[in-house]
Amino acid sequence: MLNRRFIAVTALLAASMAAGAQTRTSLKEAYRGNFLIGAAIGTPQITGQDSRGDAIVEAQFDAISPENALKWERIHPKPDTYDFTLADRYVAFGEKHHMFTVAHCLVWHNQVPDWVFRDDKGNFVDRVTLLKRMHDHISTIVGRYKGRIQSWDVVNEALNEDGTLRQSPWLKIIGEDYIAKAFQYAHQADPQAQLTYNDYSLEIEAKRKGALALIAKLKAQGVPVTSVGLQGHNSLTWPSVEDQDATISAFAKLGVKVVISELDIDVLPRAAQHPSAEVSLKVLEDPKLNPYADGLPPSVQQELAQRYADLFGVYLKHRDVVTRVTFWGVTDGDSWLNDWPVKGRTSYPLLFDRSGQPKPAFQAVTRAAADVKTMN
Ligand code: 9MR
Repeated sequence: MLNRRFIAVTALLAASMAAGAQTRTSLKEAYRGNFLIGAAIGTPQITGQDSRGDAIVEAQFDAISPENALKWERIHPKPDTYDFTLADRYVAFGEKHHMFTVAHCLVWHNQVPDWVFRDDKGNFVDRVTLLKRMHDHISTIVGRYKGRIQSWDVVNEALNEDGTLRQSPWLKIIGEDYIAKAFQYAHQADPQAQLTYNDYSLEIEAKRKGALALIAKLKAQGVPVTSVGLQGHNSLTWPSVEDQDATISAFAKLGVKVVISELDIDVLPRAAQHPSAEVSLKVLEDPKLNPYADGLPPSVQQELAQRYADLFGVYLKHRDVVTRVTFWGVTDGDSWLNDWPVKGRTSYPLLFDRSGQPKPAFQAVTRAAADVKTMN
């Protein structure tokens, strides 16, 4: 009994050291008055299995996003079966810690079961049937968490790299207005909730133009879109500070808020042809693509810190329109980039290392906020 208690206390101590004892100002404190600082959390953090991760989230962040827990295949796996087990715990976690709670995502082409689009014979359903399924899904989920989830990623990744609409089953079956309908259904279910269009690589000119045209059209039709999520799956060289700046300015001009919704910075050799976060992309393992399996060289660590400082400089410049910056994961060990687009790499994209310690990039990010305060 004593032994067990000793182990528990030691684990707690280790967790609290990791979470902040050595870091004077937390991220959320550093950015208070500018924008919220969020982290995407997964099953280990939601269920409390990862006490070290939880301690970091509680100490450092004032917003959470669910990395996978609210995706269609998890929450609505069969036509008449909703499974709210993990989603309920996720929302309770946010409430317990008084965090701004985000949901991700209602309408996407990935992680949505095939039955959604098909009839008993396996053929595509018609527009009316799919709209009804979309409506049932959105009104059930958004309705359940009305007033408890503050912001929804309503439509995710509807655009191709060239700015045209992606030929997803949503588009093929319903037509272009599936996007407007999704926002309208979400707004009906919770009129107070913030509603986001979320996508990656919007800093690329062609895709950005497509997104700007889409948002402008939705706004002109009176569709209740409140913000654009720039996912922010970045590298050490992409996007340039200028492109990031121009992208935020361009959306701000349309009268929507901007959220950096899935931030990480990949330091590994790029395995994809273009900057992308397309989850279906797969590249074969190759030791050349995994150069830091034994640790990150200090020079790259510094490069990452500088890059984070530069990007946060841009976000801070736009703090009147940027309402939240959310990291896609808590520690490097949690990141999806360990397995995408190449399986089993050792990646270093976040602010906390694999043992939960803050990296030089962490200091760079808190310092960026302090610098702005000093200038004012
Ligand atoms: O991080 C998520 C990873 O755990 C999942 O396996 C993957 C499957 O689709 O989705 C990842 O999150 C994605 C997010 O939902 C949408 N934008 C790109 C993210 C990284 O792929």
